[in-house]
Amino acid sequence: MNQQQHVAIPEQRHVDAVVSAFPAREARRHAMPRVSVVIPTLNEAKNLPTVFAHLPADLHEVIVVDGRSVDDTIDVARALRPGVRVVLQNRAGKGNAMACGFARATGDIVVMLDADGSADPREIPRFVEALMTGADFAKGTRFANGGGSSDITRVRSWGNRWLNRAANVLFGTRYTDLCYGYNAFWTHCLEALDIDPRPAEEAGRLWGDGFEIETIINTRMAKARMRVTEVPSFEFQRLHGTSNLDTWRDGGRVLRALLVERINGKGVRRTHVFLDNVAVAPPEAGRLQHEAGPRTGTDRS
Ligand SMILES: Nc1nc2c(ncn2[C@@H]2O[C@H](COP(=O)(O)OP(=O)(O)OP(=O)(O)O)[C@@H](O)[C@H]2O)c(=O)[nH]1
Ligand SMILES: [Mg+2]
Repeated sequence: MNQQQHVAIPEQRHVDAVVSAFPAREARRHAMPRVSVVIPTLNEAKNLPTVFAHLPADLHEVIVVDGRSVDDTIDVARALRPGVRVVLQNRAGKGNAMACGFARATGDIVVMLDADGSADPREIPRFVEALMTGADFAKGTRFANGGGSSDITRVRSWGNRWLNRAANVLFGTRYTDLCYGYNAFWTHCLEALDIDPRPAEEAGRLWGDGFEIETIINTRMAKARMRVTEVPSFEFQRLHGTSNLDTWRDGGRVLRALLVERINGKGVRRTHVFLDNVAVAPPEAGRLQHEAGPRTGTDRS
């Protein structure tokens, strides 16, 4: 099945199809995949205790990529998790933080996890499961059965919906949540993503340094014809601190990213895989409990 031939099929039949398409050798090699969690931080000291407390026990590594926080983010991360790898990003913006974190990851799977408490680390096994059953890219979605958000505003939801539609038209995808930061992929995808982690002195400010990073990942995964599985996810309000995202400025960057990525040729083409989106994981009980309270590139490990 390829993306042009996509028809809606019942979930289990889809999973069976994916499993049978997944080479047995690859599945055996990843019987116990090493999971690297990449966490971008900009003044998230108050949120890290809750986020770290809910990380699964058997992770290969946790990489905190800090954007020169002026609070105790790095000290708190080290105190909470002595084995944490701390990376200082080398340019500015969340996109550059992710690029630096991806470049340092040594696991088989990379999970992208925000540090503000909006994403529940206990959903990580769902993402890993989707990858283990055949996906190259496990893409979180708030808009599939079992997902949701107590954070997204009406304006952002409206903007996300239209940007998502535009992406699906431009890239032949069936995404349901273009602008969501909770995703996971096998590290073999990094070649196709072609995201540049070079320092500012060498590269200057690069395309993809900001909040358009998720759009760039989603579109390059599509162009590279990676197998995509959407994973329902619930987004909470950030616990403490303020958002770094500006709805109109960053919405504009996402729109520009769609247009640039449509023509820039980034994303390595593969020949034998298909693109499909389907929710595979059932909703789970026991999500991140938010305490009552205010709503408020260099490897250093
Ligand atoms: N290292 C680094 N991390 C960043 C930067 N900007 C944002 N982040 C982190 O990226 C994650 C998401 O950023 P938020 O400011 O929560 O933005 P958002 O989640 O897209 O938007 P909201 O829904 O409004 O919270 C958080 O963990 C931030 O600390 C940056 O420039 N550098
Ligand atoms: Mg947030």
